[in-house]
Amino acid sequence: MAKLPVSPEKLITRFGPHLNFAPQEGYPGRDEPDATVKTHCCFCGMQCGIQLLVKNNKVVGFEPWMEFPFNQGRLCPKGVQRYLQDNHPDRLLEPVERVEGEGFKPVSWDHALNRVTTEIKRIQAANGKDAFAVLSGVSLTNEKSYLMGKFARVAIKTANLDYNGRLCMVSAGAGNKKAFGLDRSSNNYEDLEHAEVIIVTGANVSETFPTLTHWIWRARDNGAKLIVIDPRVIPLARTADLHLPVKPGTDSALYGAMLKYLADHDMLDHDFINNHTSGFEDTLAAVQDYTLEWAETVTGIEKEKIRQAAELWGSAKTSFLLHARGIEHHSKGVENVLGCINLVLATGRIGRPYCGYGTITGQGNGQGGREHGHKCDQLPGNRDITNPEHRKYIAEVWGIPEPELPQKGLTAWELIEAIHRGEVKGLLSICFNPLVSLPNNNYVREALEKLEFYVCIDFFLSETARHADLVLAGSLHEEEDGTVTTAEGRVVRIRKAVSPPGNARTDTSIILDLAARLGEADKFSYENSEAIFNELRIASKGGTADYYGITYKKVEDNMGVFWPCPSEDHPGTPRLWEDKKFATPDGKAHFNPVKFREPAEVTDSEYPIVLTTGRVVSQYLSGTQTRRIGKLVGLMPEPLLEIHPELAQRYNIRQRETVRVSTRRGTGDFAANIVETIRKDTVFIPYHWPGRKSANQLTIGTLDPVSKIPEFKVCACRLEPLGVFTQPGETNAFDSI
Ligand SMILES: Nc1nc2c(c(=O)[nH]1)N[C@H]1C(S)=C(S)[C@@H](COP(=O)(O)OP(=O)(O)OC[C@H]3O[C@@H](n4cnc5c(=O)[nH]c(N)nc54)[C@H](O)[C@@H]3O)O[C@H]1N2
Ligand SMILES: Nc1nc2c(c(=O)[nH]1)N[C@H]1C(S)=C(S)[C@@H](COP(=O)(O)OP(=O)(O)OC[C@H]3O[C@@H](n4cnc5c(=O)[nH]c(N)nc54)[C@H](O)[C@@H]3O)O[C@H]1N2
Ligand code: SF4
Ligand SMILES: [Mo]
Repeated sequence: MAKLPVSPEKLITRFGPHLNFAPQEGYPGRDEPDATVKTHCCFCGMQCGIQLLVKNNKVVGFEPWMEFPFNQGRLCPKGVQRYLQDNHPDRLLEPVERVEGEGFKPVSWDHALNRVTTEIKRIQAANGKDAFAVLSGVSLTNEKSYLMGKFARVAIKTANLDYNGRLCMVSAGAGNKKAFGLDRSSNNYEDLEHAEVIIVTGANVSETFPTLTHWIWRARDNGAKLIVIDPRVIPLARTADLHLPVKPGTDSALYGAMLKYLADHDMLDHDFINNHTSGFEDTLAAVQDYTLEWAETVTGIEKEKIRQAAELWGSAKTSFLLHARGIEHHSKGVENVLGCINLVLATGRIGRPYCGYGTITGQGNGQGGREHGHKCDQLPGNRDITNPEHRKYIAEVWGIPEPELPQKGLTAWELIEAIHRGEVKGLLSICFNPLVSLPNNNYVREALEKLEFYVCIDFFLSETARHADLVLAGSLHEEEDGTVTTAEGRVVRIRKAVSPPGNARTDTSIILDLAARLGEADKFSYENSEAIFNELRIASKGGTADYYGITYKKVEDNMGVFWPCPSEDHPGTPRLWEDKKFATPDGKAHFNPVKFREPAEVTDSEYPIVLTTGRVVSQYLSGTQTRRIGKLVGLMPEPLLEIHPELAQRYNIRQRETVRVSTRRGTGDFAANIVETIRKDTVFIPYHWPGRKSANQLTIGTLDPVSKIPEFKVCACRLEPLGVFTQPGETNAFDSI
């Protein structure tokens, strides 16, 4: 037999662990997969195209999907490793029930689902309909998001339904609606390529949206100027033309000062302001005192840098402004977003080629999931649950009398507070791990323990699921057909590659079965996911997020369709507002006055350091999925506290020494990573870990008054070195990030 160029073992690990490698004569190939399925990555809002390789009903590897226009085959470390979660030994294969003192025991589906419906009825009979709440998530497809909204309101009949996007994009959504009447990136990302100036603020693109970096590099290759605004010198900032190291919680002062500079130096687009906007005078009046000197004292950014940023922005002919959670996770998240939009409108650079603005959507279906009605105040098509016309339309689609449609319910954090008050006594959650991802998790844990009944649908036993009475074994992204909407606003097709393993079920079948047991089978019978999508199309018709003209076939034929798409002969809308008709009632884009105000908690002598939290490239959200993928764990096994050398010296903290971080909510111990790339008054902790390694032991539950997003990005802390070294002197790739 000819000598193999690579050992069989190596080939097996290279192409996935589950292929039967059969050595052959000559040059060895691998077993052909049974199928190659074009779908999308299950993680972030980029929704990169990927091809999954399937063998014997298991996902065993992947191949790039070169033709998909956004990522053109590129994937980040999470996308490359994602398939490894499929056959993970921790996968829940059947429903389990918690038996006090004994742990979780497997039960039959019939027992599990009957118990859920019995508990819902019991709790609601004793305490009213709204005493049973639902928490949903936007890693779910559009079909499932839509279904969860309808299920909560029509089958459970509760007003209390909200979703994990409440921790994510709601500040941007509220700001976008106020300014434009519609909540979507104004342009697709190909328009970045020819923008003259790009501002990226509060978005660690290289780590959180790695494949988007490509479009920013393309722009740079074409001569674009790049301005990065972030308390840390994030990877993207290293080759930026300007980096503004903003003090966390002070962005609105920066944007206000930039707006005043543009006005003082005649860098406004008067035609656009006069013809297509409203509210400019009041908005400018609000920042009359915002001099560069004042902004320097508030934001900690040298005034010359602010001037340069305003000059670059003001003198460009084309531009793109992108932001993410860095400016949105604040008790003034909506104001920060409006501050950015004011800069875009003042220069009239929207609704044209290479002139764009947008929040970068976080979760896989962060865009579509926030449009189709599993928010407490929303109905499908981004309709308003308090609007009588909207209520009437959706009640008709769902075949119920309008008065039976519940009113607006509580937001995610408010639900936790209501559980504490004893008003909410039962909970069903799907696709949400609040014990890790909500702020002040000691308070969240106490709430979960107060519930009379809690049922969770997940495919892993998440930290939150451990507090459930019942955990229903649900499905992964690749186990059901559906659609998601990418951060660009492109509706794409998620294709079923495999069936759920063991006795696990698809999320959809679990929800439909529960609805039937609650007596609503007639309103919840669909032949397949496409049938749910077709109902969603009708429910969204005429709403601002209009999907009516989008069909599965059209999505498949075109590798995606951009909404709004109001009729089947409509090609979709990659670039919004080219006709300058905004989606507001008066058709104009609205300026909104923004005054700077302090974060909820500022530093003082007791808690003198600013704490901010966020992400690293190798982990995803609460980590339930990525902490189970060995290679990703290897990149960063535990969260590190990023701290500047001068601040470390002040507290005598050494590299990799364990530091106790305390806030008014709790304490946590984290190994120090001393880096020059962070402000001297600020420390950063990534939040993907649970328990004693959770950043959310420390964060504050103060909400933005409009969007109700928690202030994850700023609170006050103190530091205490413990003299313990868990990883003595060790360095890794992240030391340079
Ligand atoms: N690797 C990875 N990628 C992800 C995710 C993940 O968990 N891991 N999650 C996805 C999701 S759901 C989301 S929402 C996105 C989030 O994507 P990002 O918003 O890019 O991620 P974060 O790390 O939360 O915050 C971004 C930056 O905000 C900065 N920042 C902190 N405070 C301030 C401030 O006051 N002002 C400004 N201007 N900046 C500030 C931080 O230093 C940080 O670099 O990522 C998505 N992609
Ligand atoms: N301190 C701090 N906290 C933060 C943030 C921060 O920057 N700082 N960021 C916030 C942001 S932006 C976000 S988006 C939230 C995210 O917070 P979460 O939404 O709680 O995080 P996930 O890890 O996505 O939790 C989803 C759970 O659903 C499961 N799941 C995933 N896909 C599916 C599916 O298709 N079906 C079913 N049945 N289950 C599924 C996963 O296994 C996981 O257990 O965290 C927020 N928390
Ligand atoms: S950039 Fe986002 S969607 Fe693309 S491969 Fe990475 S995690 Fe997946
Ligand atoms: Mo998010």
